[in-house]
Amino acid sequence: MSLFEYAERVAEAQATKEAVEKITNSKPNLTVEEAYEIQKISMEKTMTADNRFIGWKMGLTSIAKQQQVGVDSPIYGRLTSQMNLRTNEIIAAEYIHPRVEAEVAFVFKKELQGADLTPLEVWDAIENVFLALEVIDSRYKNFSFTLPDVIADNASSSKIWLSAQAFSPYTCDWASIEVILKQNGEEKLHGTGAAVLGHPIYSVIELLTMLAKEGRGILPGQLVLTGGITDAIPVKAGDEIEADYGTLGKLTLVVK
Ligand code: 0L1
Ligand code: MG
Repeated sequence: MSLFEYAERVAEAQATKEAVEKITNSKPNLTVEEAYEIQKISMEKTMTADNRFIGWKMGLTSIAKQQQVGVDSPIYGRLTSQMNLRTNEIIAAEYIHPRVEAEVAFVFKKELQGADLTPLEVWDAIENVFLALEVIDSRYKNFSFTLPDVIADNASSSKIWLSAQAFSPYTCDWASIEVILKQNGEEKLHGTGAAVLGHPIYSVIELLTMLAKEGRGILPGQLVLTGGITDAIPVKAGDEIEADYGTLGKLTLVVK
């Protein structure tokens, strides 16, 4: 099968929510570069005037998350406007095996491109910060994949629920924020912003370093989801997920 055909298979699984065999079952030598090409082709197929490209997500940015799925490096995915939830509700039946994790997201006001930028250079380009819940949903059977597989599947991206409140980048030390993730009122997980590559700003620097290899960067107005502060919790119909960010506020997601 060609990369284009694998991209069609992934795009169809994303649209139909029918789990598929991971690509490396039939192409064990799939490289990371080929996997990003599959991601690009499959995501560009879904982009229309009603489903615009809105930015990037970083995934597998914490040791906990890397261990949870058995890989050892961060990855990136593409975000589109239809991933951005309008209400804090999702319908479990519209997903294969959804999971939810707590993050922070940055919105950019300036274009940025290049490898190994400094926090000074990146903060200068950030307009504001949002609290975020990310819904991930691997399109592979049993949520099981290798690193190239998950890259091809757009880093399991599915939905994003952002806080109503936008924060100044200088509100607090984003590495020190604490998040408690609750499921139906019961505390399940907790973490700090430092879980995201030491500080979420380093996640953006890592993203830009990866994008620079392809001559890409971040444009004004684009969103970057920086990666899980906690592991991801599997969710089902009837669940209420709450992420408590302490004095910054809370986000809830209702699963119908
Ligand atoms: O956002 C993430 O960290 C998810 C990356 C892909 C791995 C997974 O599906 O858990
Ligand atoms: Mg994530």
